[in-house]
Amino acid sequence: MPVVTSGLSKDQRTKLMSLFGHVRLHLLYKASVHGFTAAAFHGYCDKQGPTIIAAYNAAGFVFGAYTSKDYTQSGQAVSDEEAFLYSISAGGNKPLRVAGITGQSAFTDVGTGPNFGALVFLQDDQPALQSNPGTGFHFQDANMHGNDLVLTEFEVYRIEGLGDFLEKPWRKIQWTDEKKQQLMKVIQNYQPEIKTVHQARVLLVGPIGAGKSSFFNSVNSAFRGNMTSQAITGTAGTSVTTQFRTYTIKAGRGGEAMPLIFCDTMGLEENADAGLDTDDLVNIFKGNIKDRYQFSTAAPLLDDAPGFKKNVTLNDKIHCMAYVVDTCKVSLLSKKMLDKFAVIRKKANQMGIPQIVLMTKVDEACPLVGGDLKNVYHSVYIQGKARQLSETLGIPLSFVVPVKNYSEELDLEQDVDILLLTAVTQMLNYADSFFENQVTDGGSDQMELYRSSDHIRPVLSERCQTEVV
Ligand SMILES: Nc1nc2c(ncn2[C@@H]2O[C@H](COP(=O)(O)OP(=O)(O)OP(=O)(O)O)[C@@H](O)[C@H]2O)c(=O)[nH]1
Ligand SMILES: [Mg+2]
Repeated sequence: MPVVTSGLSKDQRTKLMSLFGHVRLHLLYKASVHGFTAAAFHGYCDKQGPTIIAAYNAAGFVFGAYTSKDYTQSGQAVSDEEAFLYSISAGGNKPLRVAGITGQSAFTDVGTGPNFGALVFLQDDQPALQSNPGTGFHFQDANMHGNDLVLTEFEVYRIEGLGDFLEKPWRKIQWTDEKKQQLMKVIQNYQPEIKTVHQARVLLVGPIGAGKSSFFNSVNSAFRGNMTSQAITGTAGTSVTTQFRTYTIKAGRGGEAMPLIFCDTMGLEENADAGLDTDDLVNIFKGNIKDRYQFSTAAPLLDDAPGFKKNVTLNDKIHCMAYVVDTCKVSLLSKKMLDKFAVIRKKANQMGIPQIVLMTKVDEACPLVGGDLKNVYHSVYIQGKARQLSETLGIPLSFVVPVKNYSEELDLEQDVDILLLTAVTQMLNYADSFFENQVTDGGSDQMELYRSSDHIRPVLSERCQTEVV
């Protein structure tokens, strides 16, 4: 099946979205992939609710028509007061928006392609346009398409409403530099409750491409003060990460190691014989897998193999696990993947490992958040996805933390750092629960606990916790 990607540049997408309120675009049809024919258009776009056409020409215009009504090939003229034509040109700051002429129909619902009177697309199955300003809509040809009637691409997007903007955020976050510095200090000063353990080990687990490696890179960048890409990231049909990697974060270039280790794994796949093996995962939980172990989908690591670490201490064990899930794909998590999560969750519970959910790519999932990350806890859409994840994974909502990783930026951004660092402090809080359980369970004989006189250790109440409101 061909991969269908949007032809809109970031700027064109932003301008197109500015014509609406709080919405998301879902690409239904792309003529260069599905065919420049009316039949292909109707096959993909009929009965899809509100849609917008994006036609492209060599003169650099992206233009088209929005309708809130279905295409059904009824042969009828359709009235739609919300319908409009629009045009985005490279030079123009704001898109041109043309409302319909009062009393005239928006489009004729025929089987020969979208026919908005003033703009007729795909007639005779051609990548060409008929332009008849004055029929239903008034505009100047030069402003709409620069008089270039040959289409280089033709796409249709479904417009999906994203719900309302919450005036009161569902979690309180301070977006100030002071807060960022405070979070960094808390993480730097962290000391595990058990004296023999020097660093909290946080395991990142999740489907391929969810942003596990990017999360480590992003937190590392926040502490380094510039963009870093120690872990390889990207997109491919299978997991980009194929080795088990343990990464220590340093405070600045050549700085001291943080009391925190991130363990990066191969992505999970829904089939039993693909992606990270659950037996390997259990060995990771126990600390038996060495750094740089090359995962094999053929068989899990055996206890006599070279990558197997036999003598382990509490230092090597996983103290907190983060499920990393792409917010855009929450609804697409298959039953097989959820079953795999359930198996992992059961094993982690048996070993007393606290679990947190990182919801990544909030910027891609919700345009409101993409435009301004501070909207993350104002977005009804993000709140809905967090609730959905909490319910499907059986993890309380307070353990679900939205983040945005660095992906294409060249410079650090304070808001991105604050969200990332907040997630890290939550992980440390949960790692503490693990250590506390070791203490109350009796744990290892060699375990030495911190006494109040030993260290000035930040107590939980001093930590930065996000408040669910
Ligand atoms: N916009 C955006 N892109 C992201 C975010 N997180 C990751 N990405 C992008 O998503 C792609 C996959 O990210 P990775 O970090 O490689 O994902 P992974 O979970 O390590 O994937 P595997 O190692 O293949 O299992 C990369 O192109 C990243 O740049 C995010 O929060 N926002
Ligand atoms: Mg990876």
